[in-house]
Amino acid sequence: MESPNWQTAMEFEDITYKKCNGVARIAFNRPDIRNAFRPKTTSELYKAFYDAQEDTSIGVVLLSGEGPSSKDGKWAFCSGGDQKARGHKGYVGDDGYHRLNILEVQRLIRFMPKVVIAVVPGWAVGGGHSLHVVCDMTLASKEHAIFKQTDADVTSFDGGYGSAYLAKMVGQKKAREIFFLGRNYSAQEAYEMGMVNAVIPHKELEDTAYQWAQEVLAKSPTSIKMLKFAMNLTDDGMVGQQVFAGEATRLAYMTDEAKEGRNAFLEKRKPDFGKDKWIP
Ligand code: S0N
Repeated sequence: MESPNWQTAMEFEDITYKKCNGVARIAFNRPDIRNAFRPKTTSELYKAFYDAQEDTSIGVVLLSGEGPSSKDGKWAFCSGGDQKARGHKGYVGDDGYHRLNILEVQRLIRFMPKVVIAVVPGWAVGGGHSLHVVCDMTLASKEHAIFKQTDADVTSFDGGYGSAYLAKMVGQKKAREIFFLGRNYSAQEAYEMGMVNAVIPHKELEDTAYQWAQEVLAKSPTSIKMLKFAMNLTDDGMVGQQVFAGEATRLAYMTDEAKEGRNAFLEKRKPDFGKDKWIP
């Protein structure tokens, strides 16, 4: 199996951001606190995801967690919002403002025209669990991944994709169990309930994720993008329709009809779309 030669794309404090052969890798880098996120982390995540979205050489983004923790050697994908940075109105940033800007990161993952794979090396908990839910696919470490929802323990809950979309994925009864009981689930259990695509031996997790990314990259970019947006559409309401329709408009721009419509306007004449163009 080919191992990637990652190159740092941008330097950050709370995350790492690398690229290699069409793949971007973004990873939480606060392993001693199980990769919990504070507002600084989420704005760094947003910048990295936005860069990956805008980079036309990138087709797949891997989201993971650095590790293991130097304190006890345990691995984490992400343990959600940093409870030490949590004030009474949200998570407090360096500027003193309270935010829940992880939701902006969720929307970017959801709406970006690239495939985002959650690569879960350890704990995926609370808002970290929600992030894996919103990613397009999830690969999990056989030995170390543990999935858990603590939102109802700490009164910091995700009533959006993290719960409602999870219920579409694993079924209503199971989703309610996950949130109402807050139990630990192994990678195998998460796979069996349909929220993990594959359980991978820990040592092979990163290379396997890169391999999956390379498989996606061999496909037609337009097809992948339209399929992602089509699958999102029914759950995303008018916004889902807007995102899908925007891409349909972009495809329409590429036709002779679109050129004629634009040229006729600029040349101050009636457009001539031609005969026999009403294809069944
Ligand atoms: C992850 C857990 C289960 C790991 O347990 P373990 O292995 O026994 O380790 P610990 O000894 O507990 O932890 C090691 C050190 O890490 C610190 N730490 C762990 N998690 C956090 C955290 N989330 N915030 C701050 N610190 C954390 C520990 O304190 C410990 O430090 P030391 O060594 O100094 O004592 C276990 O740690 C655990 O249960 N963690 C808490 C998980 C949690 O409750 N997270 C918050 C849940 N809620 C959210 O994330 C919602 C966030 C949100 O932004 C949101 C809000 C509205 C809508 C959407 C969202 C969204 O989710 O996106």
